[in-house]
Amino acid sequence: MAETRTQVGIIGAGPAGLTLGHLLHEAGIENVILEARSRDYVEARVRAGVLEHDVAALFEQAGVGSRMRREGLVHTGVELQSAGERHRIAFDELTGKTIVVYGQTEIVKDLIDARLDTGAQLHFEAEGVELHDLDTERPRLAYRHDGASHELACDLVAGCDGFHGVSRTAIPAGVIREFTREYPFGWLGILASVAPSSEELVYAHHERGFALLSMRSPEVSRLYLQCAPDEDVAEWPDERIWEELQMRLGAEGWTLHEGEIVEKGVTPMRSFVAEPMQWGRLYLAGDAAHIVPPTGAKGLNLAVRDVHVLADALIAWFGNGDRTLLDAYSETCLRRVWRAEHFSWWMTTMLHRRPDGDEFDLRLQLSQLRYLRTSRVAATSLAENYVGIERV
Ligand code: FAS
Ligand code: PHB
Repeated sequence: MAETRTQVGIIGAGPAGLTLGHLLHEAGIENVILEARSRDYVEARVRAGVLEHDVAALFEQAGVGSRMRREGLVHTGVELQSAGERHRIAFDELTGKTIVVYGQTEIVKDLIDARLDTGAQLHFEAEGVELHDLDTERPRLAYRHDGASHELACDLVAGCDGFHGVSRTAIPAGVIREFTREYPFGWLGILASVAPSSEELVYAHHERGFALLSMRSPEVSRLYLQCAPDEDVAEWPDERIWEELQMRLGAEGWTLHEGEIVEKGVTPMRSFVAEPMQWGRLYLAGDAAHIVPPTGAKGLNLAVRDVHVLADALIAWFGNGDRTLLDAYSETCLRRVWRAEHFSWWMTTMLHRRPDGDEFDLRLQLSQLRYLRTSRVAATSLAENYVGIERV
């Protein structure tokens, strides 16, 4: 058994773990990242696409934002569509802020490149990670790597291993409380090699179900349509997908351009929060602690916000022994988490047609969409949540 030690053991090399590792390394705090999957697998996972204003700024300040600034698309608003009519929510006019459309795959590649450039430890294909002695001052991580057993002694463990990871389950049943909402629908998402047919994102309410037009670059479109949560993607040949998107996104005088679909998949939807986000020397961040339906484009952004709070807390603790921020970590993060949970739930229930929904539900949705068109205050509320609310 090879025994090593570090200050912070990080489980998971998704946006949360990689960003935390980078922020800590920049602050001179030693850390090791243990990732279960291969580098290729992690870099190929197609997920989020929208960075909040301050999250994009954080990546830039942290020195990992140069490609994002070159290749990312700065957007000043989004379109909401219902009954074939579009209405623009002007972020810059309403909040003075913008978003950056830049795929999660790209930010993960940038973070991995930055990590490897530092020479700091990032172990891919680290198997069977176990968490030990979290309620002591010497927590340990046991794992297998390259056929050998390893033990990593640390001062503290960051559980950044996503919804299906192991770290959340290390919090005792009598301590952890879980809050969840399942939705009776999911998203079928595609990547297509065709220029986006709209400059900005289009969120479309439609009687057949929700659809979203997004993008990854001037040459690659990212589109989603509401489907059953257990939809079999094999039932959706390209022609059927484009036909459905044409119906749901269709608008007067506008054409949806089709192209080769290079990736398709179904994502189920849930809202989930685990409280507290810390126990002993374990601190949860990102999807390990919370999940939001992607309608509000919050998942990736919440993960980065969590680790920004955690990094500041660790810099204070390792720097001068001040535990104030560390002891308040969970409470601090959960204020933003629940704000994002509500916004994501609100956007999802406003825009998706429930299979068991009725005419009353439909009229509530259309009334909310009309209010967003007619009230600057209502539009500003959506805008400030979407670009990333400052005070929570
Ligand atoms: P992640 O899940 O990204 O990363 C966790 C990492 O931990 C993974 O690399 C995993 O391999 C590793 N890991 C797991 N168990 C481990 C173990 N036992 N040992 C070691 N490593 C382990 N958000 C949006 O904002 N917009 C979207 O459109 C969107 N689409 C999504 C589509 C899908 C299919 C999914 C699953 C999520 C989507 N999300 C979206 C949310 C997503 O972007 C997450 O919020 C984001 O990846 C969170 O980052 P992390 O917390 O780092 O978790
Ligand atoms: C995406 O581009 O993948 C995307 C954008 C906005 C969302 C969800 C996903 O709300």
